[in-house]
Amino acid sequence: MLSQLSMNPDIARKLLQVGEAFRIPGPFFSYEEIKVGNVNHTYKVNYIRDDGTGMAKIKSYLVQRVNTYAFQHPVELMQNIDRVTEYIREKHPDSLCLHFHHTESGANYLMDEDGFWRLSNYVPSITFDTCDDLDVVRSAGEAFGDFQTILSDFDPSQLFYTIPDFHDTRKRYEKLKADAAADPCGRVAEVRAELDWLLRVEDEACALTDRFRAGELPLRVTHNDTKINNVLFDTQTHKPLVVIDLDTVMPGLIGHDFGDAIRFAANFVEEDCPDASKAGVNLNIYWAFAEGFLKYTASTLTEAEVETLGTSCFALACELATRFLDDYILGDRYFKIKYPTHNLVRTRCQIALAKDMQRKMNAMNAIVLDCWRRNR
Ligand code: GN1
Ligand code: MG
Repeated sequence: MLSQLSMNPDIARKLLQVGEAFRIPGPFFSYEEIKVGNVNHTYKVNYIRDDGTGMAKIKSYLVQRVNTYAFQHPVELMQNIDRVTEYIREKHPDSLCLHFHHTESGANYLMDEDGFWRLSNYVPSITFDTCDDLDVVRSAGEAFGDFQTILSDFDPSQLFYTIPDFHDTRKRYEKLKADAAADPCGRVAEVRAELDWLLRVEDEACALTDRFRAGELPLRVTHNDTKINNVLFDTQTHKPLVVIDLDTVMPGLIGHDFGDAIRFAANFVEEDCPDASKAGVNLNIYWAFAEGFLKYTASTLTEAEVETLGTSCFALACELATRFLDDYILGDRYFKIKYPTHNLVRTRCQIALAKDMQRKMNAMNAIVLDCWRRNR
């Protein structure tokens, strides 16, 4: 009941209307906002159902309002998701998969005056924002490695680029430099130290992008947003159930998936820890994730790709720092923020993490090489 009392009536009304459009039966009961995720808005919506014996039970769904500032072609995005989930279901009919509901006209989305909506099955599960349990981290590595392997023969030309140049670190830097020069909110003076550091390491941060541009790395179909909280785990066994958040499944590099996962999961602290001095790579977590990830991917990776895995973590930490800083300079238009300096705090934390990665790069490279040799 408490959750009902704390519901915002406008949001409840909207979610009820969205549920009707997707033909969800039964009375709407309540909703909770799910605050994981920095871009889309997510709600768990609960309906009352008859359980067949005359007793009421709750049936839940996930409703998301897609951020169309970030995803400017949401219809194509939903088409990508349809294709990818269908492909996974065909290959692994027994595995749990995301399922998006359709409206009467057959669309898997609803576009109206309040935004772009979608509704999927709700999977009872837990997620981890940070995790010290090496078994869980290894399992997350396996889940993302398995996801990548399943899609290894998916035709990339079937996929629309939902965000063009998403992991093109050079282009992220170009944008940061242009926006810093324009300084529309007068914030650049305050972030001079962060900007200077990022610019000093630009070439090192762009090494992955440069090697791809030089034709040294194969393009694969990758997830591109491999935060550990994009794996749903069984609440009891802590075994992975399904990889979620398929908005950025696009052609990409293996280093994008490995590097993004590490910069998030292997950080000693959360991505937005206000005390950046605590940020750094936990090598035990790094090792566990690498072990799980390479168990599935090692046999398909080229030597050049393996060489990039360690540095891809540095690349992704710097890339995220440039994105957070750029958004701060532009007045916080892209990422959801909880307080005015949130993007700056995130920037500082990624920079501190990247600096620690520089110190540990030899060990990081040795670990992936060892995992690769044992698993290929
Ligand atoms: C965004 O919304 P979420 O948490 O899934 C972002 C990722 C960033 C991440 C940083 C489409 O992901 O690229 O790594 O925030 N997604 C998009 O926390 O920009
Ligand atoms: Mg995402």
